Amino acid sequence: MEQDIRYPIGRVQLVEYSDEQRLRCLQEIQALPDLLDYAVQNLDEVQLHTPYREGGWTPNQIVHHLADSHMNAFIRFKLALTEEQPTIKPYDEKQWANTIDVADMPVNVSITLLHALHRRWHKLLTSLTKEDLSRTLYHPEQQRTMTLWTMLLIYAWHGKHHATQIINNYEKH
Ligand code: NI
Repeated sequence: MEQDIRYPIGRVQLVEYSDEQRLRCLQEIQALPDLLDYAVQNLDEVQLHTPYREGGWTPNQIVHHLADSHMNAFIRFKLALTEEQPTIKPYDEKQWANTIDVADMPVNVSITLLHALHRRWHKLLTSLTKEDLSRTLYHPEQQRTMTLWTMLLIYAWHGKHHATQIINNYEKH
């Protein structure tokens, strides 16, 4: 099968709950900031602002997108753990990737943010039981309820997905 450059690790697999998969997701959430450190290591300014594919985001936008996305995700977890099936707030990720705090900001600022954020998120996640992960939130754009288990699978995949877009497409100097 020909590989789609947009999906270097494939699409997210929404598998049933297992302790083993849960541990794998937690490891991936914990490892993401270090993986991003590695991904941008030795990229020069030109590479940081060159899209990884035609029409795609630049490494700079990808890194800031991960901070935007995972800040929202962390808040969604907190809401779902403290309220009964909260309705979450969607946002326009494409527009968020084009605001000034992205265009004119070093990637290291968001990687530092992700180091701190993922430390808190991972701490929270390690405390969750299978029952906690069956709690739900409502996504008004997709018009469906989602469990925190599904959210965990999505975001463990999401970080690796974007980091790999950077890792696979730039020659390091
Ligand atoms: Ni994304």
